[in-house]
Amino acid sequence: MAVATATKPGTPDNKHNIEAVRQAFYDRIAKKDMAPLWKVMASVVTKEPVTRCQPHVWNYSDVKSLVMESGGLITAEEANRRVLILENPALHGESKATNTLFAGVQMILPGEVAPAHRHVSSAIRFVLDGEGAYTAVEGEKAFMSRGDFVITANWAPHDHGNTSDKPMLWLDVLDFPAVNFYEASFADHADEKTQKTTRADGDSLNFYGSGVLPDGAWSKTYTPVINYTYARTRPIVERMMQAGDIDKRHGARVSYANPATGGPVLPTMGAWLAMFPKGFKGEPYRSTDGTIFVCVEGEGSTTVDGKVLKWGPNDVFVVPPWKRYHHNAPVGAVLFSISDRPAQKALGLWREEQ
Ligand code: 1HN
Repeated sequence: MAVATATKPGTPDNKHNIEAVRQAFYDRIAKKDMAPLWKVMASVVTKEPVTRCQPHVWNYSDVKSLVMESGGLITAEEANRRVLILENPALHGESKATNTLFAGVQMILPGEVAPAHRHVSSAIRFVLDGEGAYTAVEGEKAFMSRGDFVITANWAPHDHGNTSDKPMLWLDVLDFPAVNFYEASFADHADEKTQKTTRADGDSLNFYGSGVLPDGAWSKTYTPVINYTYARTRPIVERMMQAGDIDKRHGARVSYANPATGGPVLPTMGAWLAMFPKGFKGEPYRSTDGTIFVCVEGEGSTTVDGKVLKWGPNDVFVVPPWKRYHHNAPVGAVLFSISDRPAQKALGLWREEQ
């Protein structure tokens, strides 16, 4: 009997060297490309979301002067896309604002062109500065103004140009970190630098924003609208605010919708516009989608996990997944935001704290 029990884990003889025996086993199985789940289980299936992403603000005064400076270093065409990446401080070198989203600020100077290309990664643009530059997407040239929200869907050919006499700057948010997680990225360049336009400027919003659909409807996974203009969206949140339709956490807020389905604008990213009345003190909220915000008007602060992020016009800030936050807007404000919520919802992952 003594011989048999000596090899049983937990018996007195074995207690002092079981760790060494286990380690020797782990070393042997590692040579066969195996590992014990019980050593890592709690860190791979965490009790709550774990993120490396940090709350952070990029102040527009810094961003604008550095982006303008980059205009003297390289042309839009040489750079292909002259964009300064907004790197999350905890994710330097990874081209990420959150674990799933890229954010950057792009500038197109008068007369410049950013050549046509397409990629699997979807992009949204939110216009910060300038007026009258365009992005051409799937045959529609969208001339943009501050606050406009422009969609470039999966595999949609797009090029940019500036026929105005002022620089134009916008925020680019792309889902390529998520696409690359799936290792599903494709991209190519068009033969011609600029694509031919086949529709009038604003056609997609005029058509699909009017409550009509063509026969045969719209069966794509993304919105048919290219440019959701600030001129049309701002008065809507303002009316909501005046009518007292103000969420205690999110203010008077709308989500940008695909008018053909009522669903999100893109399968991977969703966007919102919120107006806060003067003196707004938001209640705390958290959800599993890390969110990129842009202050469009006014000023205020967002407290994330005890850290106060102060923001004013064109400042961009990030709230990581599952970090509790609340907004304060003593003088009132308008915030645009974007997150990967549609992707998480489609996969059944999304949660919020109620
Ligand atoms: C891109 O294609 C654009 O088309 C902007 O304007 C930013 C960031 C990473 C990869 C591709 C654009 C981008 C990008």
